[in-house]
Amino acid sequence: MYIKESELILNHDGSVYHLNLKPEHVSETIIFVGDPDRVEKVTKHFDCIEFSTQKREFKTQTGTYKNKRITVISTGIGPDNIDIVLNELDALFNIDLHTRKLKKTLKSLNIVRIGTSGSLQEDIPVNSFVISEYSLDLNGMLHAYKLDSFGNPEIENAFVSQTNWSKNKSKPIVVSGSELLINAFSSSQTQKGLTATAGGFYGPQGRVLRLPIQDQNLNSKMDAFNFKGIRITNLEMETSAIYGLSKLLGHQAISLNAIIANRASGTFSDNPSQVVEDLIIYALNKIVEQID
Ligand code: R1P
Repeated sequence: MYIKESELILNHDGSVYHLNLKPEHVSETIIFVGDPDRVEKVTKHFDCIEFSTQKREFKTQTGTYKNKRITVISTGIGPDNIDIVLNELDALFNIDLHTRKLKKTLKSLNIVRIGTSGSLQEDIPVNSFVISEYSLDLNGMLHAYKLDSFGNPEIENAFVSQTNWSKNKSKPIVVSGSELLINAFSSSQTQKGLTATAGGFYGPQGRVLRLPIQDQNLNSKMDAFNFKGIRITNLEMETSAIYGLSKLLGHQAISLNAIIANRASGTFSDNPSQVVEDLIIYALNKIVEQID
């Protein structure tokens, strides 16, 4: 199938439209961070950097860490950006950009998100690391795609009934991360959890400033949610989009969360940059040890 110019937009130099990248610029092992300024907080540890570019919030650097070639890319905030980043990265590997046809042999990428997040549970303190075993999509971006036999209906139905989830909101979807990567990255320094992914920072995460929200009890219902021992550990804005699209496209993805706030106790880390720095080092070493 030929993919038209309007559907896969390329820049004059042949790079993909938003990311400004060509296939040779990107490793098959990719770290996602949210903040463009965090890219260099990762690559300052590299042996060398071979390539850098930035367009809008999408800043990319590729280099080696302990001889392992890694690409670091900032996704900005939210699931809408993840739709752009994952589709364009996948196109770089799995679509021939000259013939505009799908390649016969598809590549599976390793994607590691290093993010910050707020914990919803009192016993998951600030400054800890949570690996998202599951993600709970509350934002709806994934519903644009064909989702045959996708998700975990048992957990989704329990969430809808326990929270009395409004029919006017998109149907929640539970997607797991790569079991392979989750096992490889887990240690005594991490705990596993279910990460909820909202499509906004204020109302969609139950924060009230001036606007009343549709369900003012949403946060306490999320804290209390329990399905056979599975609780919602933390809330952020990208993981379910990364897990969902990675699963659909055949990539391996893991989301690592530095817990910088605890919404249950109302506390915030006294040194959030240090927690993120510690998670970056943890992730880089796991990538070198665990990903071929
Ligand atoms: C909100 O402040 C942003 O911070 C969190 C949320 O998911 C959202 O992107 O993650 P990052 O620090 O990775 O951007």
